[in-house]
Amino acid sequence: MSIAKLKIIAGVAVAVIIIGAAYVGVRWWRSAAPSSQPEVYTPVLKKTQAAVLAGESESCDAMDGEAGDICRYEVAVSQRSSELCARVTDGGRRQDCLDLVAQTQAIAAGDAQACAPIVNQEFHRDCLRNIWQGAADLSVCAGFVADEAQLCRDVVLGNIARDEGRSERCRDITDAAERESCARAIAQQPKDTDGDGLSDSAELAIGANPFNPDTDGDGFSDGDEVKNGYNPKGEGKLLSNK
Ligand SMILES: [Ca+2]
Ligand SMILES: [Ca+2]
Ligand SMILES: [Ca+2]
Repeated sequence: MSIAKLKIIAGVAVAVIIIGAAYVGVRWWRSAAPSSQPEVYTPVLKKTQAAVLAGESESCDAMDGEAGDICRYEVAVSQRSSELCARVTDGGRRQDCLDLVAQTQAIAAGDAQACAPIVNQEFHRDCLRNIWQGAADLSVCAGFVADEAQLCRDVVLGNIARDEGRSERCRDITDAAERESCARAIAQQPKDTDGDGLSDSAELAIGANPFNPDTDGDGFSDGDEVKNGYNPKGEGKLLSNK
């Protein structure tokens, strides 16, 4: 084969590759171009918002497939209704819906055992954490085992550490992330040098001693006196009522 013929064949091959690449490129551009997205999106959002406001998901059924299903999900979650969750077609979305409703109900009732049916692990932990967030006694952890028991213990120990403003108490927390968040929260707390439950700045503002937990020496701490409406500096209703 002559060099001239080889050059022609190579030229044709290059031309085919360029034309082919251009064809693929145009097809990709056409499919990827954001044709009329905003016009489609806005009415879907408006219909969903209207259904959520009305609190009924029948109007969602007129919407196309997934948009309709998301609409039903939004209505059910906003109504906290497991009956409406049952109308959500997609299995994963329906379970999320049921989980969120169960979470809301458990938190409203303050019942940690009611978090048990929640399948999604993150929702489950959020549910428990939310209910235990004010607990300062490990007795609330009775009846829980394994991961739940550990989470309970970590949350309660964190609460105690924060209440006392003592970051060294965070060390007993098992989970590293919980331990760090405990220490961080305490580092951000206002300083309470004498540990009487009143910050240094609050004590200075009312004229109490930030280096003495019981400024007037009556056996009641400055923090307890202020919390109960008494004067930590001596004169006040606690002494006169005794
Ligand atoms: Ca203090
Ligand atoms: Ca004090
Ligand atoms: Ca006192």
